[in-house]
Amino acid sequence: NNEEENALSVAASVDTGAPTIFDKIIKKEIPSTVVYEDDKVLAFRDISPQAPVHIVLIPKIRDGLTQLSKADERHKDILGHLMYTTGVIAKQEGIEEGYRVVINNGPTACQSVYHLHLHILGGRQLKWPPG
Ligand code: D5M
Repeated sequence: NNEEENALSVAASVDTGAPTIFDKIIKKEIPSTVVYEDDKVLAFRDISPQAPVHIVLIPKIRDGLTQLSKADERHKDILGHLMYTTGVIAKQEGIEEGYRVVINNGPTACQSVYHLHLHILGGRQLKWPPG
């Protein structure tokens, strides 16, 4: 039933601090379609796009930022850099007129990869509220 399925999906996506698939993407050990890169961040197309444009933006060094709620004082610069870079990417992708930036934090928000990441979604009329 639904309750069991929810419990299972929650159990399968907790923050263990283990390395994630994003480490392999950063090291180019597995392929991804990179759309933006600088010394601090990497952005690539989501493997399971929820909109015509769906990009995942991550810090290259996780530094304890498995999820947004783990942020502390030392992460302020990278958080600002990530937020700023969403605008650069939106412009580059031609969606600056309307797009959404999402951070799923923790199991209740369906976070599945425990390396902080921002979703940039656009290219269609988005609905509100999200599911
Ligand atoms: O989002 C994690 C996102 O990461 C999800 O939308 C799929 C995406 N993902 C997972 N693996 C890959 C690879 N290998 N390439 C590209 N995108 C990937 P969350 O907020 O944790 O649910």
